[in-house]
Amino acid sequence: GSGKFFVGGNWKCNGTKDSISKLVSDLNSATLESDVDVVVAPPFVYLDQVKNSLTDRIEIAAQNCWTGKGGAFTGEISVEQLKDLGCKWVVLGHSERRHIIGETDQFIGTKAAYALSQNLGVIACIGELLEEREAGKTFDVCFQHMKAFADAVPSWDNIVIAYEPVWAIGTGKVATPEQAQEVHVAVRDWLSKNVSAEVASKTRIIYGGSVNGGNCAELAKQEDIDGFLVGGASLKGPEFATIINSAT
Ligand code: G2H
Repeated sequence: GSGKFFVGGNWKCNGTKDSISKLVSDLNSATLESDVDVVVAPPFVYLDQVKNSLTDRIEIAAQNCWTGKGGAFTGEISVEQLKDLGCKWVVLGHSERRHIIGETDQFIGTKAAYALSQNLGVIACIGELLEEREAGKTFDVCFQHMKAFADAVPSWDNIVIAYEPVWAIGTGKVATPEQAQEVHVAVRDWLSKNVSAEVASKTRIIYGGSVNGGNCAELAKQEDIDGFLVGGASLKGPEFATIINSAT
C-alpha cells in the first residue's frame, strides 16, 4: 500500500442534529488505531456542529464545493467558507453527483483545482457503472475520470483517489477484494505512465461501495487498497470504528 491508511465516512444526505450528536459521541469514545487518517463528511448544514463537538483526531470533509471564489452563486458553498468552518477535505466526483446531479468531468476538475489552490484536500472519486463494467469498459471509464482530474490539478500532493464502482454503491454488492485490487493496480499504473512514478507510489487509492464491518478486513489486505470511503456503515459509530481499525 501507499502511505497511511485513510478511512472516510461519507454521511451523504443523512442525519438530524440529534442523530449526529449521538454519532459524534460514539466516535469520540471509540478506540481508533493511531496509524490511520480518519475523515468524516457531514452534510453542509451540520459541518459546524460536528467540527465543534468531534474529537480533533478526526478531520472534517465537505461533500461538495463551488468551483471558485464565493459571490453571487445562489445555493452554493465556497471553499473559503469550508475552510472557515475548519474543513480539511472535500469529496469531489462522487457518482451520486456525476449521475444524479449531472456533474461533468470538466466541472469536477475545476472544483478540484480550486479546492487544492486553497489548500483543501480532495477526495477524488472515480468508478464505472454496471453497464460499463459489463461492456468491458471499466478501465476506460476510470482512466477518463483520472485524466479529467490530472488535466485540471497542478499537483497530487493533497489528493486521495476513491475507486467506487457504481454498481457497488449502497447496493450491498461489495466488489470482491480481487475486483477492487485489479482496478487499484490499473489506476496506479495509469498514474505512473501519465503523471509520475513518484505520484503513483505515494498517492493513496481507497475503495468505496458497500464497505462494512464484515467485509473490510479482507479488502484491507489487498496490496493496493490504501483505505476506504464508507457510506451507510459510517453512520454507525462502532461499525465505522471497526472499519477504521481494519488494516491492523
Ligand atoms: C459509496 C459509499 C460511500 P456506501 O458511495 O461513498 O457509500 O458505503 O453506502 O455504498
